[in-house]
Order: sequence, then structure tokens, then C-alpha cells
Amino acid sequence: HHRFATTASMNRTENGDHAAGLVAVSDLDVATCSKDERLRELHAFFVQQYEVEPKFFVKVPGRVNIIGEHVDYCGYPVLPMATRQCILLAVAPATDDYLYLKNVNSEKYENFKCEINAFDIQIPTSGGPRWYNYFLCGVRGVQDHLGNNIPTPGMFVAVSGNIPPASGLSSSSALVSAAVLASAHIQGLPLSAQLLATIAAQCELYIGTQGGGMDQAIAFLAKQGCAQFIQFHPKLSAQPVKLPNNAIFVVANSLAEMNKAATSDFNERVVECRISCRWLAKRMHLNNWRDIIRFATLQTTLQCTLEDLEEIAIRELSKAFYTREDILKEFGMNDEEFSKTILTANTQHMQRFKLRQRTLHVLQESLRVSKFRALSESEDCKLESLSELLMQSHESLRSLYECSHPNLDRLVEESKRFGIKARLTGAGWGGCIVSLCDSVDSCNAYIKELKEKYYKDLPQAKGRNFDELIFATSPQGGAEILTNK
Ligand code: ADP
Ligand code: NG1
Ligand code: MG
Repeated sequence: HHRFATTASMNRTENGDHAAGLVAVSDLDVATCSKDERLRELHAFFVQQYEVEPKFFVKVPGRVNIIGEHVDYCGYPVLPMATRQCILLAVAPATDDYLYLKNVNSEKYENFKCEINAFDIQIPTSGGPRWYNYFLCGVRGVQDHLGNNIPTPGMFVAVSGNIPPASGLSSSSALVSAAVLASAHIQGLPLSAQLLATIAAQCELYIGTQGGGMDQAIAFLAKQGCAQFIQFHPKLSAQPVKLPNNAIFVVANSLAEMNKAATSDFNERVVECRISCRWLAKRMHLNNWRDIIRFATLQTTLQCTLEDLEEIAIRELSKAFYTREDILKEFGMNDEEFSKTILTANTQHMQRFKLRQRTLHVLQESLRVSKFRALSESEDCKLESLSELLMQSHESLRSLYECSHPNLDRLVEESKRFGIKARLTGAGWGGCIVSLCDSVDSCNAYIKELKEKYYKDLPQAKGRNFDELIFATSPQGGAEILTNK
């Protein structure tokens, strides 16, 4: 497998830094040199399980979305940053055509093995997908990219993750993206961060959720020290956003888990947005209204501002909810066509569509993203103004988008009582909040307060290390490869 060397050298510049736009590749003698205890443990686990040395390691971060929730799949920009918590893989080529997957947390995540060029990602309709399906998505993504004629070599893989799963910090996409990166590297592909992010976003759809690409984009395009303004329309791009020096972002886990592929909630929202978009396109007399499924595309087509589009939505979507019949009538469709071309596999049951509420959230949230970005980069940025936007975001997600959870609302309320503004981060229905503090002292006092007020008596927090449940977070770098020397 000489192809490793090719990829590694292609991504390395003379001084050892990674070239612009490519995933960083660096050499490391993990067993003796790494300061990272998890990496050393993963190395030992790999050697013990497979009785060979890993050829390389993959590291992919999770993310905290600062603002811009449920807008990526509508084509609108988001503002996330990568976390220290990450997925680590140890990888070596296998001697046969099998994929061998083991997780250091073998109690929770069972061993898995399959022929690497012959698998079908089966997503159960209840209970949620098995963990290895996320990995298979990634392998499949690179296979789709390369085409059927190029077989994927077998792989021994060991996984270690410390991103709280199903909690809105994107553990799923870190795992999918890590699988994409490992497969691409073992195939000797040039490691363009942009391309890998696109492949990863595309292939995670196999899991069944119609996400917009934020998580995979930040996983590959993150840079240490700044958040990223990520645009999807007309094409994927990331621009660093400098956060105010005194701003400290805190993540607090509600400990209500929600696997997004296990229920239809996430896709229901995506479907509502797509319907609403077509509805507005049709009302605005666009001939191709059937093909306009993202608000960002609609806005570009209409050549209007977000505020204009909001006005149109208020005018054209006046009902508290729309029935299936309302939509069939408007679209001039029969139920079969509706179910085939508009609904996803897990949203076939939908009868009521809150088009107005979902649309208003998306458009107003997108306005908040652009305000947040402009404010945080302005000379005289006031943290109170940023905090205000976070609070509005949460309120909108709670009432218009209906994707909060009583535990998240409680955390937000406790924070507010302490003078700190917060919002749910990630898809919601559980998971984490992100809060904004203006100094180290207030951050420490706030964390102490929530430990006391929220975690101390919470049954799910019993026996847990509270420092893993509530912590300050700062922007980390994106995906990387460590070659095992
Ligand atoms: P998130 O908000 O964290 O992305 P998702 O519901 O999208 O939540 O995905 C969570 C799923 O990802 C978990 O149920 C599990 O199957 C998988 N996963 C996350 N972390 C790990 C890990 N360390 N090892 C194996 N699988 C993981
Ligand atoms: P999480 O909660 O990390 O699974 C999901 C989507 C994002 C985005 C957010 C809501 C996937 C892989 N991720 O994130 O694309 O839509 O919800 O802003 O579908
Ligand atoms: Mg996810």
C-alpha cells in the first residue's frame, strides 16, 4: 500500500505545514511521543485487537453551532466552531477485502465486520441506526465519488470518541467524516478539505436524515482560534469569524439524548421547509416552482432581501397549519405524487404542516446569523447584543420551530436567571445549549451555578464527571491525519 506515501507527501509542504485547502498530515510516533492519552490508548487497543501497527490515525472534531440553527438545509449560512471533543480512528490496511470495526467503548458499540465492497446501509425505522452504519456511510461516500470500478481496500479500524453522542455536538458527522477521510487516505486521494466535506455531507444522507452540510463542513474547514461563517449557496465556502476577545462560550449538556435518525422529527422540519419554499415560489408565479426547494434559491431567484421574503411569507402563509389536502390543492397534485416527490421515507405519515412558523424561523434566524457576524467583527462589539441574538434564536426554536426540550428550556431559564443568555445548539429535541459569558470569572461562576442548580440533583447526572457535562469551549482546528511513524 504505497499509496499512503503519495497522499501524505501531497499534503505536506516543505516546512511541514499543510498546504492551503488540504487536510493536514503529520508524522507522529504515537506510542512514545503523543501527549494525547486517548490517542495512546487507542493505539494500544488497536495493537491488542488486530496484532498489527496502525498505519495512520484520523482526528475529526465535533462542533458547537454558535448561531444559525435549522437553516443549512435551506441553503443559508451558519456560524459554528469545532470542539476539542473529537472522533479518533486508528487505521491499517487489512489483508483481505473486509472492513473490521472495533470501538474502544465495546460495551456500547459492538464489533462489526463486513465485505468492504458489498454492503447496503440498512436504516431501521425505529430505535435508530447501529453505530457502524455511520462509518459505512463514509466508506460508501468515497466509493460513490470514485465510481464502481475502483475497489476499496480492506481496513482494520478502531474508533474512540468523546463527543457526547446524540447531543447536538455533531458526533454523527464527526464519525461519518472520519470514515470518509480514512477511506480517502487509504485510496491515495488528494485530501481537499472542501471535497471531503462535500462527500461527507452527501453520504450522511444514507443514514436517513436530510441534513444541510454544516457539520461536515466545519469538521473539515475549521481553523483554530476562530469560528467559521459557512455558506452553502451558491457553493460551499468558509470564512473565519473573529469572536470578541472577552467572549467565552460554554456548552451545557441537558442529558436528554436524541438520535436524529431514530425519529422523523428532523425530516419533518426539512419537509415543511421544502413545501413552504415551493408554495412561496408558486405564489410568486415562478414557472419552475416545483424545483425550488431551498429558501436561499428562492431568494436568489426573486432577487429580494431576507426581509422581503419574510414579508412574502407572512402574506402568503396565513394559516396556523396546512393540511395535506390544502397542499395537494395548491400544488395540483394527487396524494401519490405528493408522497413520492415531496415526502421522505420516514415522513409519509405527515398530515399537518406548520409552514408559516417554520418559514419565519428560518428567515429570521438567517437574519440573526448575519447580524451576529457583523456585530462580532465590529470594533465596538457589545456582548449584550450578541447575547440578545442567542436568546431570540432559542425562543424561535422553542416556539416557531418546536425543536426544544423541557430540559433545554430549563437550562436556558437557569442561565437567564444568572444573567447569562443561551440557546439550544444542534438540531435540538434534547442535547446541549451554548451560552455566552463575558469574562473568565463570570464563566467560572456560571458553571458552578449550573452544576449546583441543574446537575446536582439530576438523576441522569449521577456518577458523571460534571466537567464533561458543562465546559467552556474555544474554536479548534479541523480534521487531520497523523501518520504513525
Ligand atoms: P449528534 O447530534 O451527536 O450528531 P446524532 O443523532 O446525529 O447526534 O448521531 C448520534 C449517533 O452517532 C449515535 O447514536 C451513535 O450511533 C453515533 N456515534 C456517536 N459517537 C460515537 C462513538 N464514539 N462511537 C460510535 N458511534 C458513535
Ligand atoms: P446535529 O444535531 O449535530 O445532528 C443537525 C444536522 C445539521 C443541521 C442541524 C440544525 C445532520 C448531519 N446534521 O445537526 O445539518 O441541520 O441539525 O441546525 O443532519
Ligand atoms: Mg448528527
